[in-house]
Amino acid sequence: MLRCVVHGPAVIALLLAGCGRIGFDTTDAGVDSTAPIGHDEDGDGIANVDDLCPHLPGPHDDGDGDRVGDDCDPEPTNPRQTLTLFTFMPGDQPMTLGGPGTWTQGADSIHYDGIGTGSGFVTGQVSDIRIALGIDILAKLGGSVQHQLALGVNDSSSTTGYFVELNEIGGVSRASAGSFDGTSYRSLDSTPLPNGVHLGAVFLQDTMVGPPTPSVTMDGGWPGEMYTESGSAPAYSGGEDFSFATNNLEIEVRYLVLVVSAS
Ligand SMILES: [Ca+2]
Ligand SMILES: [Ca+2]
Ligand SMILES: [Ca+2]
Repeated sequence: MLRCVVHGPAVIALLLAGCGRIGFDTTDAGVDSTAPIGHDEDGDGIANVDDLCPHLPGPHDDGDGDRVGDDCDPEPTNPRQTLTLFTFMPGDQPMTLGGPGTWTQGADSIHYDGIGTGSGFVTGQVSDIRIALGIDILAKLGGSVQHQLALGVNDSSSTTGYFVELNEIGGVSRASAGSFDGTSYRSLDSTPLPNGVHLGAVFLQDTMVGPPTPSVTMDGGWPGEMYTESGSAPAYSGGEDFSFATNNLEIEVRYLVLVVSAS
């Protein structure tokens, strides 16, 4: 089943159910067990296995003691988070990849050639979750076509889905948190991108919170150019998978991080 998000004249394939299988819950190991000892994704001198935010450089305070550093803990004063997955994209990275273009596995990243809509999916029941991706944009393809990175949780039982994005289409570009009800896209919060969707290292994070106060929050952008967009997500109560989509961008995906909040 393919669910699409419509942006004006363009369609992005954002969410797909039934692709691949990986289970994750709060009992899973916090760090990819395939990671070579000593691998240091963020280059801060703290190995991934010991780093409380392995994708964000620096020593990290952990005020609530849940082993998720304050800098990547969606609730830094509430000890209910687990760093459920960190992967720097080795050969057994957990995403099921799709698209008309070609994905190529690197030593510690995966490369997409930029043709049309590329996608990556991870299946597993989620509710309160923070998903972060590190992506390098290497090239923009296709002139004035849509250029986009999007990330969202899929709930097949709901007619409304939520996602975050960096998007450029029709001369308009923005960072946003939005929803899609099967017919139309709605921006819940957005900020224009003064330089459009451009080359460079991108951080893209989706923080979903379920009842009683459901919300969607986007954090992301480029070094020195970060955006936070947040809105109410009344139809959100969790989902069975999440995915990201890239449109007409040649990219390298460098890492994926999941922080799960216990109910
Ligand atoms: Ca580190
Ligand atoms: Ca913490
Ligand atoms: Ca916490």
